[in-house]
Amino acid sequence: IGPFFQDQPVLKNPFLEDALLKGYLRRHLPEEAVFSDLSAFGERLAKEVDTWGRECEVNPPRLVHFDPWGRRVDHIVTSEAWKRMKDLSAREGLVAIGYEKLFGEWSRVYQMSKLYIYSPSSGLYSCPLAMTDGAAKVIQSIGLPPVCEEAFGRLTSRQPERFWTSGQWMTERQGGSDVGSGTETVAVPQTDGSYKLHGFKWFTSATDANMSLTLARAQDSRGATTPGSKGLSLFYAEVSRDEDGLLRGIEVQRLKEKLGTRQMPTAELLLDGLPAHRLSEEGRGVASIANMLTITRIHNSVSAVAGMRRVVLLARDYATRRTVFGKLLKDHPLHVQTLARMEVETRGAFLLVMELCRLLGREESGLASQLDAHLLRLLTPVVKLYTGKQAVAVISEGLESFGGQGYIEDTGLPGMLRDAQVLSIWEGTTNVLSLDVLRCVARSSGMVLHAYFTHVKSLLAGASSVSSLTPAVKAVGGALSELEEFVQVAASKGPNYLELAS
Ligand code: MFK
Ligand code: FAD
Repeated sequence: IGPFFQDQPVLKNPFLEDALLKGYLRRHLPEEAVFSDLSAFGERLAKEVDTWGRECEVNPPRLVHFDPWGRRVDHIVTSEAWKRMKDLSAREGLVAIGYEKLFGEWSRVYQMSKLYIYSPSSGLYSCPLAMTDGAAKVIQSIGLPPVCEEAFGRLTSRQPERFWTSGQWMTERQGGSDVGSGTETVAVPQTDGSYKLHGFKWFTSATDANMSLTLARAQDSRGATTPGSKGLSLFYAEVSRDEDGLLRGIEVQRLKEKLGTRQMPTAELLLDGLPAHRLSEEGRGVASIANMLTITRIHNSVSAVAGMRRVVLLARDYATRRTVFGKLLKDHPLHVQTLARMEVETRGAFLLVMELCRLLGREESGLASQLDAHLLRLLTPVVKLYTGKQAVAVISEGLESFGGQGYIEDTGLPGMLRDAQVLSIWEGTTNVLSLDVLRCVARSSGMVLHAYFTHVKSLLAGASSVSSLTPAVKAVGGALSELEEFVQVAASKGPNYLELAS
């Protein structure tokens, strides 16, 4: 037995190590406070929090149905590390930053940059944070109704003891994509204007949340409901326990056994008289939860690129430690080419995602032009579906760059691939989001596509002064003109053709 043991890859400060992120912020948000916050947070992630993330994976949540005396309790027991993530998230303002708006239109870029370095170390705490942010956005966008004003304060709080997380319960057995036909949950009106929900939610992630936004069909005075999407309304429900410690109106049926995201509980819930309040007008549930979908889809994209960046960082570090055929991996041109390809994919995806965050920040600061608003609507599903797929490909390639060790469970590397696989499924599958793009093009009579063409042309005009970019500018410009011409011909034939063309 020889004395050789391979050095393991080391996670260094993910902010300081990320030249593109630093460069992007230096150009757009050159604030000392932001740089020092991200540097300090990055240091803590590398030195401390990353091991908590691993702990969440090693000690996954479990469901305790009964207490020792046989009483039903439905406790979801989570690891200490998962609980520490909640406190950390509050203290670091991972949701709050987006609402404090200390940096005006750039506040979302700041918030998402912080989440971007946090996500791969978060033990999937990024998931409840996404839904919490989405719920806060919905509540804010419908004007902080009194019934959830307190909740809004908690969702956006920096105080750990006040901070709440939210769930997003949409999917039922018959429909996750098609919630309009698939939702069976009914909302029975109560005399005080509130409702009680009865139904079965088939996927509910981070089920240890304090509240949730959910969809249900409100019954009329005769107990009838309206079928389809037009019968759905948006409801707010708190998750609480009664004096006997029982969940009010909820039974946790079981926790899902999942390919990845094992750090986080995903439960099937029987809603059996869950007290709730209607937030939307009757029948406007899908349109009202759309704000949540926009936010969670952006978080999804941030997490996708964050996973790619993390695997590239680790692979790069490993290339300076692993010797094969007489020299370090970093000195093998073919290996460097592999790393360079991953780096290029990651950089492109990062810039796309940050563009989305920039647009969101402009919209929320009242600065968005019509063109910005169209672009945000178009790019949200496109970036989510594209980065979801890309993350699987890049992270899979990343695992291979560690050789056999990339396949070994307790290196923590395989979990990255497992967790990436969900990114193209939840929050809208690739096909469903593709159809969302077609619908938004058709509904805007092609205006979102026009916004896209205008935007890319202005980017090309900016790039044309850089001589090294001339071939790329020409190639993209040519493809764009062809596409534009095609869409114009299609549009002249009517809205259905436009939908097909897009
Ligand atoms: C690490 C980060 C992790 C992130 C958190 C993950 C944890 C949560 C995991 C989950 O998966 S939560 C569940 C997510 N579920 C989905 O994403 C559902 C996917 N299905 C769709 O998106 C369907 O397209 C949809 C349910 C919206 C189809 O329903 P409908 O009723 O057929 O929609 P329709 O008729 O197209 O639109 C109804 C209204 O909503 C319209 O408004 P108007 O009535 O005012 O015209 C639409 O404009 C609006 N709408 C729909 N999608 C929209 C939208 N508005 C803005 N953006 C959108 N994307
Ligand atoms: P289906 O809609 O049955 O889709 C099956 C296939 O059909 C897919 O490939 C899809 O792309 C395709 N398809 C569907 N419609 C069309 C169409 N019109 N044209 C072409 N192809 C189509 N949901 C929640 O509400 N809350 C949660 O917290 C939550 N957490 C989750 C956690 C995990 C780990 C997972 C895996 C899922 C979670 N989900 C959650 C559910 C998730 O959002 C749904 O699974 C997803 O939206 C897909 O819905 P579905 O499972 O009903 O698939």
